[in-house]
Amino acid sequence: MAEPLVIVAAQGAVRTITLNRPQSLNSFTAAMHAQLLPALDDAAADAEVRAIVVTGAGRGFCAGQDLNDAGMAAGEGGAPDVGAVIERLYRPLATRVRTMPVPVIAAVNGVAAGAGANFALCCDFVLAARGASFIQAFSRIGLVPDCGGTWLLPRLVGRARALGLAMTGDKLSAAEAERIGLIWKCVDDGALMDEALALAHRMAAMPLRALAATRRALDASMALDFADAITLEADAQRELGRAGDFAEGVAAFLAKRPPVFKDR
Ligand code: T3D
Repeated sequence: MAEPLVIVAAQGAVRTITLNRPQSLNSFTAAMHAQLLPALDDAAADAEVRAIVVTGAGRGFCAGQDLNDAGMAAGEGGAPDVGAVIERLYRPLATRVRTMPVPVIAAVNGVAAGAGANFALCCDFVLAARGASFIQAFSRIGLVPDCGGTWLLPRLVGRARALGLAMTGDKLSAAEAERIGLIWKCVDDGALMDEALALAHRMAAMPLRALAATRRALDASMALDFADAITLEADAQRELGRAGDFAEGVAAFLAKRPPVFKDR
């Protein structure tokens, strides 16, 4: 039987999704997309799942689009239609990650290039092994950053660094990525999965509906003025204030006991 292109494993409330084409640095094929999106959908639909870790098998995290995946971009009359690939595969993937009801942690074990880098940056946390690197490889082959890269990069590191990374396509080390705020944390190579799983289990015990609302509010705030941001905060608090997790959080605080959050 053929090896799965995406390996899914459960550890309590944490689901780990591993990209599994190590011979091509886990670059994305249409077949891999066809397993990855359902794996994410399935985790989103499963009430037992409260945090997700995505990582790569072998020495790479993901080298972006597999440039050998024949016919993938073929449009009408045989001319390439890369835009159609974005609409068909990368928009659903990036949107799925950024709307998950639970925190998503990228454990970047090796090189993350092109859409592979931006798939990681779509996640709520990016932990990277010291030996890992990030490459906005698009300019090297005559494309723009995709999988959300044009939106994510300037927000994460500012216009100057975003343009520099995207125009040069230079390799950025994990340590430098942490230093400039592109990722959450760079950790020792051997500690990556332990740290990622520890963070995932910690997130799994948090009030998830509030975490998802926090992500939505922070992202929306970039396009709002101050007054509208406060309106959005009020709307979110109105909804969260009626939820079980808020009652539990306050009750646990007053009773001096650890909270048990259940909303999702
Ligand atoms: O349809 C569309 O194109 C739309 C979508 C676009 C989104 C994108 O992601 S565009 C960007 C695509 N990605 C790239 O351009 C990166 C290409 N890869 C590299 O530049 C290098 O492989 C790395 C810098 C990532 C790593 O270099 P290195 O020296 O550590 O490894 P390597 O020897 O280059 O790669 C190892 C193997 O993986 C090698 O195969 P081989 O020779 O052992 O049989 C290499 O060909 C393969 N590989 C790596 N990346 C890709 C790939 N094969 C196909 N597609 C790849 N993207």
